[in-house]
Amino acid sequence: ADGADVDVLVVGTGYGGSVAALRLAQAGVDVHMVEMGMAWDTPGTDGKIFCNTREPDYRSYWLRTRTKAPLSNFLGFPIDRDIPRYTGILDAEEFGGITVYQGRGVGGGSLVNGGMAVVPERANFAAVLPSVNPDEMYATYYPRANAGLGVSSIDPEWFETADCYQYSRVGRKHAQRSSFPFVFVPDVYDWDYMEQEAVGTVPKSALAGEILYGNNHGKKSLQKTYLAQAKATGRVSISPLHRVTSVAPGSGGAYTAVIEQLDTSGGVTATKTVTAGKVFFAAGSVGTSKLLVRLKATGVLSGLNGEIGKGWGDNGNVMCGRANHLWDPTGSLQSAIPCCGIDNWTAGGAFAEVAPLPTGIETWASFYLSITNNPHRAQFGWNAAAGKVELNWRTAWKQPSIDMAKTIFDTINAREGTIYRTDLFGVYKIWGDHLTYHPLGGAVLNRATDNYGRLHGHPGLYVIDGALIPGNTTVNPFVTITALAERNIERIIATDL
Ligand code: FAE
Repeated sequence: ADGADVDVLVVGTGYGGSVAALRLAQAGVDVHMVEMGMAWDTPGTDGKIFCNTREPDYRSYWLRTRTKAPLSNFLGFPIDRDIPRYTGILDAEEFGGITVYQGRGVGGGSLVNGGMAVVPERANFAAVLPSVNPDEMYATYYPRANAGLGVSSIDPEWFETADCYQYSRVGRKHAQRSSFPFVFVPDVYDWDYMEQEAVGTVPKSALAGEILYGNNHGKKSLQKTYLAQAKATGRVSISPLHRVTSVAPGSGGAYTAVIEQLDTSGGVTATKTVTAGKVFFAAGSVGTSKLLVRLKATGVLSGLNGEIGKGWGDNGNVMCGRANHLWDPTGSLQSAIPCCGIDNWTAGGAFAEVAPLPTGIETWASFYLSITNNPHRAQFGWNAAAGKVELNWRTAWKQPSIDMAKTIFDTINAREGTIYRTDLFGVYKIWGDHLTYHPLGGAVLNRATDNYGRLHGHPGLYVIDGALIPGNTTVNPFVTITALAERNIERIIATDL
């Protein structure tokens, strides 16, 4: 409520925010979480909370009047459609050279992501978080994160026969015939539930193509894991449809946050002021960076250092499809939850997830999201004239990612006698090089903050989300974001409270 006074304010309810809230509450601290997206706990008129990837409706996008699907075309036809403007679940946020996809709602990215829960190879960890002790991460914090998130792996026997993973078995066959290491990837989806979906004893979710706009059944989003536990402590409250617009030093070392209440068309219905002893920025790489860059540039948080806004990367994301031969169908039924990847990181700088194309029809396409070792880093900056934060990423900076992905797919195409699909991202366009699902950085650990996320210059302010990670995790990022948050909050609870 307006004028409230709280111990700790957490801005955002994604991975970093959820870890902070749970552990602080368990330590006896009252926590208030502010989330600009919706609660996503109430079914629509169709009885479902989330809409289907194949039928995007008002629930699909954050304040857009037309969908902006990552795959814009299919067989030459544009697939985007008009929708009512609404505080939907997926934000396709456009910066100059890149569209950054993010989850909006209580649970953040866990509402919309594929649930792929991947721990980086230990040999690659020094490149991910150079100032963090890997012994502690691999012995304590990665296992703690995996337990908290409910990570598990597909039953390899079921994988061999499940119709819904024919696309993955085709992906494996092609990878192995070109001698690339093929790996299974753990996930937070409930695999027992998926097996029941396959035999028809429960309502379908992964097998109905639910993913990008939310998943109605089997996925263990943060709402079912960290946030459920946090709420059960009785010490955590959440305000959905509230957006933090300012955090300023107040009296007695406390902070004053300005918070706008939104309606479902994005309009501001109230502006509230809350006083907090400590504030955790957990608005995601983009959300946290945008707030801190503006607050520094406008003199509200003038003590922040020159590293604010720097070190942003796209985790080297690039997408492509391959056209298979007619005798190599990938299946009309495809589980929306990916379960495997091709690991050519060491030799070629690319880790490619074998991704679904859950269109409901046979496409003869293999589809991949590659994570690559792209060296480019962008910076967020304040455009005072326009009154907004901009990002200086350039589309051409994806070229190293394309080259690294080609180390896998040029080889497979040559071996199989196949070609790239050119109909998925436009007309005669092979590479999905206009987007990222994995924004990282902008308030990098041990640069913009100390080695535990304490912001320099303003005691009591912390960053605890993907903004801490310098642009790349070598694999899908959320387990690393969660594990780093577990590490940092443990130290902060021990020393700062
Ligand atoms: P995040 O989860 O983005 O949470 C930030 C929250 O803060 C959001 O709920 C925002 O609405 C909220 N917020 C922002 N600004 C404000 C403000 N001013 N006031 C109040 N609230 C605010 O941050 N990662 C994987 O590891 N495996 C996958 O399979 C995977 N698949 C993905 C698929 C898609 C389509 C997308 C978009 C992402 C995927 N990711 C995946 C990435 C993953 O979801 C992402 O790295 C994490 O969600 C980032 O976690 P954070 O805690 O940093």
